[in-house]
Amino acid sequence: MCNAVNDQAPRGMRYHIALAGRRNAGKSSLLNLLTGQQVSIVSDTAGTTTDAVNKPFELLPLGPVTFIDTAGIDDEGELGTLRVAATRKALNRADMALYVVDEQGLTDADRAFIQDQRNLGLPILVVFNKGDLTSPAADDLIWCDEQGLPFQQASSVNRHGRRSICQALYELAPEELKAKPVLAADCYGPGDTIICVVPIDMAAPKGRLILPQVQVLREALDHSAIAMICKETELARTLDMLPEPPALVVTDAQAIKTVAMLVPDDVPLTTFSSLFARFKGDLTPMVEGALALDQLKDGDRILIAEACSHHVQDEDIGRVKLPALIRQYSGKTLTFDVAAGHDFPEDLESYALVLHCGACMFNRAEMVRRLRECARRGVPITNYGVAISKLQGVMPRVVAPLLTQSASFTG
Ligand SMILES: Nc1nc2c(ncn2[C@@H]2O[C@H](COP(=O)(O)OP(=O)(O)OP(=O)(O)O)[C@@H](O)[C@H]2O)c(=O)[nH]1
Ligand code: SF4
Ligand SMILES: [Mg+2]
Repeated sequence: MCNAVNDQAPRGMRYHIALAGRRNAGKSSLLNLLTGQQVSIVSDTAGTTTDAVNKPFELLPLGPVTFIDTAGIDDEGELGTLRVAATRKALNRADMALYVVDEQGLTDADRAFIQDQRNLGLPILVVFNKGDLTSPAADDLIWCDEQGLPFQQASSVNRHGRRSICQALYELAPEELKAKPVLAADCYGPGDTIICVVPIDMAAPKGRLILPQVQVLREALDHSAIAMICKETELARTLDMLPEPPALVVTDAQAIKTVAMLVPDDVPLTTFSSLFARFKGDLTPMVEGALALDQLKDGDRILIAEACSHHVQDEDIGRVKLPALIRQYSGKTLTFDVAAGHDFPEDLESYALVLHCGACMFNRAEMVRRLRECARRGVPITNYGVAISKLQGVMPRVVAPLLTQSASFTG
């Protein structure tokens, strides 16, 4: 994982629900209706919401969500165009969207926008707002039916529609996100022992563990397994202490070479990064993406994608250590660019490989979208940990315990 792995509450557990639509459709009013709070400013001036507004909220029956109120998709002028681009980016971060329509009904632009977003895999609930002024046109309802698009009616003025929208959102939530993802729990059973190897080097935060390590330990407790934790220097002793081999050894990817030599070949071994690649998205494309490290040519560009703008340390894994390792491994002249935060560069196709961080600040939908976007644009993507395993020659061993588990989800 990234040295700076962020330690805030796991954001990945929240659904991100965007409110989109034309200016003045009533997006902000609907957000206020759904939350029962004055979160967003409402006015009859078109273009009131300029920057995306995030509002965390407990929305039953879904649970914790973050609403993202956005600028209208029909905003105009130089600034307006930038706002529309920002809205599209906000939608990239969403698990689903409420597309809000006013008394004008669904215009051609609305329909094109909705279709576009659905092609990108975004589940959409159409909300015919301003129900106190008009009922939805039969034409619009037929179109929604034809498209298989769920819809609801609402009026922010009459405070009508909240309950049915909440229920419809619950039904709309993608199954893969409703399912409870497992980190490593499908690799061991109750009463089994697992060992977590955590090197304490200069980059380790003082006095604490990082979130991915804590989550793996906590999950072991939840599944009544016995979790042992040690540095790589104590691993041999820890293994010797056990009357029978552990069900799994999980190590920080940076210690994988040493750890792989100490752990017997018949003991499943993986890295925190591989567990999180699967937990946050999908491991298979990350493994396939790592194979691109064998195809690099002189002049190739590699994109280091960091999901947040963290404090960069001297020995930063993404910016310093990995580029050095890759140059050494490939023997090629390569350029490394860094993209931090939610944005992928426009010229993604010009990269031979995307090297993604552990994405601890991303939710699962964001990572799944990034994987989908890279696949669509034909750019291989892998993450730091999987790349390190590949560079150290242990990738097949490290991913084997996770790829052989057909059910990576429970519940
Ligand atoms: N009659 C009626 N008016 C509404 C309703 N919802 C919103 N409005 C009015 O529509 C206007 C625009 O509402 P907003 O919530 O600011 O719309 P928006 O989509 O957020 O607009 P922008 O931020 O400008 O893109 C305001 O004057 C609201 O009072 C509704 O259900 N019924
Ligand atoms: S989101 Fe990525 S860059 Fe930010 S702390 Fe987590 S692993 Fe590091
Ligand atoms: Mg608004």
